[in-house]
Amino acid sequence: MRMLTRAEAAAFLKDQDRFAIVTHRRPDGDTLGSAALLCRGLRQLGKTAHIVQNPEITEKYVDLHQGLTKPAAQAGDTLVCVDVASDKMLPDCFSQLSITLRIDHHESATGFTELALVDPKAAACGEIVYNVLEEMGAQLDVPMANALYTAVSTDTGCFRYANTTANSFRVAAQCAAAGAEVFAINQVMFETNSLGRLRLQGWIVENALFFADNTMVIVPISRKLVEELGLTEDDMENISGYPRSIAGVKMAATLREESGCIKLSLRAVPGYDAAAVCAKLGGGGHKGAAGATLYCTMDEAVSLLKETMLRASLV
Ligand SMILES: [Mn+2]
Repeated sequence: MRMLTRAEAAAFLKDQDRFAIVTHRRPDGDTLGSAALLCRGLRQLGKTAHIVQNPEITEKYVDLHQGLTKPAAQAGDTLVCVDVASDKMLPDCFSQLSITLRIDHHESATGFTELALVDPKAAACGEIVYNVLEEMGAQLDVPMANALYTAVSTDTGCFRYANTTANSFRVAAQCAAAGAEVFAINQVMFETNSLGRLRLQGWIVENALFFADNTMVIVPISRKLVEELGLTEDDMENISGYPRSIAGVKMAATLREESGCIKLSLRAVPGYDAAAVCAKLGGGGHKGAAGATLYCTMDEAVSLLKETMLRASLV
């Protein structure tokens, strides 16, 4: 794998055509917003570009990709992935794709592409995509500004998380200046709770496993619970941020039972290292937010995780 500078990535994109853009599994606002921004920016510059349809996209993001997708990558496409730290983060149906360029902001990443443009200081991958498009001479229009604002606002928890930088605010100001529908996007992303999500939050308050003097918490979400509460993917998106919001909690983990595995999502406040814990469990991510996949029962996952959090969490 070869690391590129922003200028080199811009030159590469200028040289190529017929882009197919790839997003990560359980797609969030950053991967989906970055893809929409890149796709629209490349089209504005006269390129042919599509986003490869992600089967896991959820309702509230569907509009963002309207008119931009195609069902699958085709022979001869130039594949670019956004916000994807490792090939394990790809949906199963994308795992055979040979991706040329990765644009990303994850620090503990694997080199699964030929080329990579990575900036771990960027709060959102969208910021990096925007910088490259600027370098190429693209101008933010309203749909691009909406996509970029979605990427940056969601990955910073509406500019509240520790990853938020001056550049995040600068980019957001540029989005607003370009006509981004900031209020409408904030309403959907941060001011709206489904009943399912509220039911899950109630369950977490009653049933989460607190330890280490209530500074750490594990939320085990079994398939049975998902069924009982009638939860959708949207209901559960970023739910690990919720137990993290409880006063005194330094690290919060959610464990989600899937077919044959348990998905761990871990959040930490500054001074604690979620990536270090997840690395011990075969995963990775950022200090403030990281993940891993565990192949065991829920009970085993809970005790393994508890031990690892107690041992490996301090920076
Ligand atoms: Mn991201």
